[in-house]
Parts: sequence; structure tokens; C-alpha cells
Amino acid sequence: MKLYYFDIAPNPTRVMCYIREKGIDIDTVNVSLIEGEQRSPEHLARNPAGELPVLELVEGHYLSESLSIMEYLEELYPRPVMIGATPMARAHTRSFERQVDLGVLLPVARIVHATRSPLGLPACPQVAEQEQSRLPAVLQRVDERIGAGPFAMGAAPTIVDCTLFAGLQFGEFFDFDAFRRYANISRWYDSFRERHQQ
Ligand SMILES: N[C@@H](CCC(=O)N[C@@H](CS)C(=O)NCC(=O)O)C(=O)O
Repeated sequence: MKLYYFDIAPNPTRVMCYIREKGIDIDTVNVSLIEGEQRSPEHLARNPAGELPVLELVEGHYLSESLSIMEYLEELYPRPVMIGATPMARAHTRSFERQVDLGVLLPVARIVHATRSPLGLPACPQVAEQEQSRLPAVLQRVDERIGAGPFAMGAAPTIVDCTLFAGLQFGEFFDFDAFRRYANISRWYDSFRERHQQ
């Protein structure tokens, strides 16, 4: 298997984070979003949407969508468990992951691209304003849910940590760190980042 990715970009980052947590040995190929390589014929053949990440399952057979990639890998490599050990735990983990993806990662990515897009997208203050106005309520709920942690779902890391971390790191990298106002998220973020710097 081979993962096509690009550093810092939030969706590839959450899959890379998951792979590191699992200790899976997968070849990686950098596709530069800055250079526009995602729109090359080679990459469009892997994913017609021109997005990352993409997992090459076997030669010439590709899987896109970060969550589907993590779900697939979880089936291949069930240990350590990162999507819950029981049907109920899996349901709660998936539900929280969706909330964090749609409520944090996506808005943060939109804010960054609407204000200082690393891909050179035109500034769009209305989009930034709209996303920024919605974010505090979500971050407040996430902060309460994380509580004393140590991980988003409690005692062990899950896909929720990977998605939340990738979104917040992308924001911080481009000077959008609104999450620092939330004590539990801020503490959790520093400790999870340290775990991934080792
Ligand atoms: N829903 C997709 C979103 C993938 C996505 O938007 N990837 C971004 C990087 S974070 C991308 O490749 N953007 C390239 C572009 O928009 O040209 C997923 O979860 O993997």
C-alpha cells in the first residue's frame, strides 16, 4: 500500500497521524498542493476529485476520502483499537469524529483559505466571518467533552484525536489559533502534538 499525501494539509495529516498511532508501515508519496500536482493527469487518475489523501490499495487501485481510508485500515489492522471496541463505542467515536471534522477541521480550513490561502485562493472575508462566528459554540462543546482527557474519547487515542489535531494544527500553522481560548483543548493539543513529535 502507498499513501499519497502532503504535509500540514489537514486531511492527509489526519490519516498520517492515524497511521503513526497504529504503527502501520506504509510507503508515502508527496504530492505538492503548492505546486498544483493534485491536478496533474497522474493524480487525477488516482482521484478524479484532485484531492489528497489517496491510498493505493494494490497497484492501480485507489481509495480516497480520509475517513474511508482510516476505516479500511482499521479493518486490516484492528489493534490498537482506534474506532471503539464495541458497537456503542464505535458509534460514539464515529459521531464525535464527524462533529470534529465538519465542525472544526472544515471551518478552520475554510477560514485559512479565505484569509491567507497557502494554495493562493482569493481572500473571501464573508466566508471567514461566517465560519468564525460558528466556531466558538463547537469548540466549547469539544472542550467540555474532552474534559481532563488525556485523549478526546478518554483513555486511548482514536480517530477523533487525529481529525481534531490535523484541523487545529493547520489553523495554528497559519496563525489561526482560536482554540487556545479553550483550556482543555489547548492542553490536549500540546500533549497530542508532543506525542507526534517523538
Ligand atoms: N473529503 C475529503 C477532502 C479532501 C481534501 O479536501 N483534501 C485537500 C487537502 S486537505 C486537497 O487535496 N485539496 C486540493 C485542492 O483543493 O486543490 C477527505 O476527507 O479526504
